Amino acid sequence: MNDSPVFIVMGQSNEGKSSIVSTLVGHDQIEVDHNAGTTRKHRIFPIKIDGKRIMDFIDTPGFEHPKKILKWLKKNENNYSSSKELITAFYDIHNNKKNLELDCQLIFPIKNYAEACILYVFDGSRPVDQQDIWAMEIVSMSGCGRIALINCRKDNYDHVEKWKNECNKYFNSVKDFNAHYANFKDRIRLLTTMGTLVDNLADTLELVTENLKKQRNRLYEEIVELIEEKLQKSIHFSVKGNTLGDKKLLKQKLVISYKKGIEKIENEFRKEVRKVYRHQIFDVEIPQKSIINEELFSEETWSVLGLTKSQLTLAAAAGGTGIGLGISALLAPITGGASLAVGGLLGAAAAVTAHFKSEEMFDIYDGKQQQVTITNKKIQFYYILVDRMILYYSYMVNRAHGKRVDTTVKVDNGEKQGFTSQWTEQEQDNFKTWLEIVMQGNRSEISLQEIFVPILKKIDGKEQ
Ligand SMILES: Nc1nc2c(ncn2[C@@H]2O[C@H](COP(=O)(O)OP(=O)(O)OP(=O)(O)O)[C@@H](O)[C@H]2O)c(=O)[nH]1
Ligand SMILES: [Mg+2]
Repeated sequence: MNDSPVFIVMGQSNEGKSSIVSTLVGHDQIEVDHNAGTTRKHRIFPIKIDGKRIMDFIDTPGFEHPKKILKWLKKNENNYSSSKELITAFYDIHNNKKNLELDCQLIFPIKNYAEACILYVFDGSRPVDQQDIWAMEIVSMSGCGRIALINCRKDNYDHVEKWKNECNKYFNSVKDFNAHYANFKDRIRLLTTMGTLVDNLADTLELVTENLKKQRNRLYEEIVELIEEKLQKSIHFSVKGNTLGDKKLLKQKLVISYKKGIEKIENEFRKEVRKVYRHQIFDVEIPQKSIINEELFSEETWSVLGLTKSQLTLAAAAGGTGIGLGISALLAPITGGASLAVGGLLGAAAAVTAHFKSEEMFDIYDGKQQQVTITNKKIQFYYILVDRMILYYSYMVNRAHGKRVDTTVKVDNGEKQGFTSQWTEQEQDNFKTWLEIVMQGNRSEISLQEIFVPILKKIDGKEQ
């Protein structure tokens, strides 16, 4: 038998047990479903580092008949010398009984792994009921070390205090741990608490922590690789048309397909970010008022994201590669009262949009013989694109705080609200130089990793 520490994840049906296993183990294939009773059998998910199995999590079905189990355990507890023997007897007697199948599946790991610890998951957004008390009592009779994890599935924290009071009676410790929002530090904290239940786990936990750190750093790099790939793709994206008919109509059609093409690239980015963060199994909530719900080529977006006019002017004057991006090409969009929240923005934007022309968001070239090409050499566009990418990433890594972003937006007159306008002059200039080199079809020595990784890290740690 494998001798790595075992943690059995238990609880009532549909409380988030499988989601928590998935968060802790990072395993995509774990069945998570909004229907109760999804997990029908216990299943082992090992954590391996360099091929060595160092810790096992066991996902189990939810309790079906806690009252029956508890009644039997209480009635028979004096007939057995240890809690393990009692649990084993319950399993052996009831294993083949039809209506206790799921209960036996969840009892099995307690019987089978002598030193196992239990992580017991509750949905803290609902009130405690009698079924929970019975289940907690059973778990406390198991003889295993045990931690209660309060996983609020909804935004309701009214019952949490009551949950904590009840849990304190039956568990070694009680932790808030949200399956969907737990970030790196939450996981480390939970691992540390788990370490207090098992002797000699310190070295293993250090290994897991180190590995998690490596994994996290690799994730940042992957996100920057994605940003770079999608930027390159957008820079080289163009649509062309040739007609002897109505040139104005052709331009309109090309504008539509240019916008669609860029939107497609943006959507690919989002899909791949979700994949990197394995959030494809959950719904991703973007705050309703977030600016990224606005279209990329909209006045609101261009008012709030990207660089300010003076930053653009500075970027135009600074260094560069001599490609000749003048001020007009750099284009500072209108500034005015702006915020990340569209709600607070509309009035302000309306006052300043009179000067706004959609053609200023990309380049339309008239060629010979009715030929038209649309492409984009306006660097402001790429600062905006990047702002939207980082913003999307921030919702992925920090979704618990989506609501906070939604409600704490300030309206700062004339100020940009994205990330790029907060960069140092050097960072803005480096990024512009990178853009110019790539626009010329060359490879840039400038490392986007150096510019972006610190930003992604900062966002990831923001909620701490
Ligand atoms: N919003 C939100 N939903 C959650 C959270 N945890 C789980 N869910 C959702 O709740 C549902 C049930 O989650 P599961 O992880 O399958 O629950 P389970 O306890 O394993 O369920 P069974 O296997 O059926 O006993 C799924 O739709 C999850 O996406 C959470 O922290 N927040
Ligand atoms: Mg499950």
